[in-house]
Amino acid sequence: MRQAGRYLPEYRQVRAQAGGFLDLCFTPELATEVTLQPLRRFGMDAAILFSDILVVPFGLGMGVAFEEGEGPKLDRLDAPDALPRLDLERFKATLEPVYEAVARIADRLPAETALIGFAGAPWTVATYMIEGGSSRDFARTKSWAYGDPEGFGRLIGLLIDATVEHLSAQIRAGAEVVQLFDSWAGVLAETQFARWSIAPIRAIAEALRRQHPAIPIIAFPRGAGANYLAFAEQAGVDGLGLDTAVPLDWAARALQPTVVLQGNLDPQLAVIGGAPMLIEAERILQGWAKGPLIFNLGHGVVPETPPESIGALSQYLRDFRRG
Ligand code: 1CP
Repeated sequence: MRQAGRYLPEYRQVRAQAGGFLDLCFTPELATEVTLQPLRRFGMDAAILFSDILVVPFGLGMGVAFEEGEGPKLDRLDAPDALPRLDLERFKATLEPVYEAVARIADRLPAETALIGFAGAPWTVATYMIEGGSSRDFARTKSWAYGDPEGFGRLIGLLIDATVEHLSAQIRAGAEVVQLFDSWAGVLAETQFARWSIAPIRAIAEALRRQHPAIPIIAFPRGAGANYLAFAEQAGVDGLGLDTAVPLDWAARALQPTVVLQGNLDPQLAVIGGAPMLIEAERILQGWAKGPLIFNLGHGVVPETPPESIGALSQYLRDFRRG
């Protein structure tokens, strides 16, 4: 999940110096610095590249802007016949600073610290392209997907190709694990979930495995509920990020035999900190102790989080591991 960001004063300082959020993503020294900030403070076992899922539409030539205090704003796609084309040369040239940041981070990390690259999953990235930003009801995207599945499928196909390119380039630059964020998978009905969340992620996982068989792939179909089961069985990924609503025992029984579990701690508990956070952290560790797990939050660290809470949580996890 996101572990860098506005809850850290040193991030806010670099962010102010960078100017825009995209300038931060596309300046390799600065992206490297903000990636390493949480590790310096808390010594996590893995770093996640500092970038954004919306650099892919940007690489496809769409306008993308991040206004302070507002969500992202994108040029809106109006119809399947107005799709951008994947011009590979231009795509790679635009995103080159991201891969340079990956290489710099890989150079700076100790051997025992993993580097995670990432991308948005096609469904989630498509919602931003069609809605022009965040959405409450995803009405435009759903009306495309239900009303013209072939046309919508062309957009998803384009995003599958671009995402495979983007993740492969991160792996070539030094990423050792990749994660796909399907942050809005939870709004899809069962059949649509199979078609627009599971199938595209499976296609990406298969393509990546052909090129990089040793690289583990984690996916985060946030809010998928009982659909997590079909996802674990069919998406062909190694690890599954679970949001905070997934019951622990069910995940241990139904999902953990197939995939490595990650996530689940409510990020709001890190805002509160103290005993309520540590009690729940322990419940996750005990609940999943019989199988493979990556301790994580159920979504990104929120800006209101006191850094000391993340420090106390990290310390607690290290002591638990030793004990
Ligand atoms: O002002 C700021 O600094 C902007 C806040 C911010 C940050 C810190 C944005 C804008 N993006 C990021 C970085 C980011 N985004 C990372 C880097 C890793 C790290 O911080 O350690 C990652 C992995 C993401 C992924 C991302 N971006 C997702 C998927 C994960 C998730 O949180 O669900 C999504 C949906 C986005 C889009 C996006 N970018 C930024 C915002 C505020 C949003 C969400 C908008 C919305 O809610 O619709």
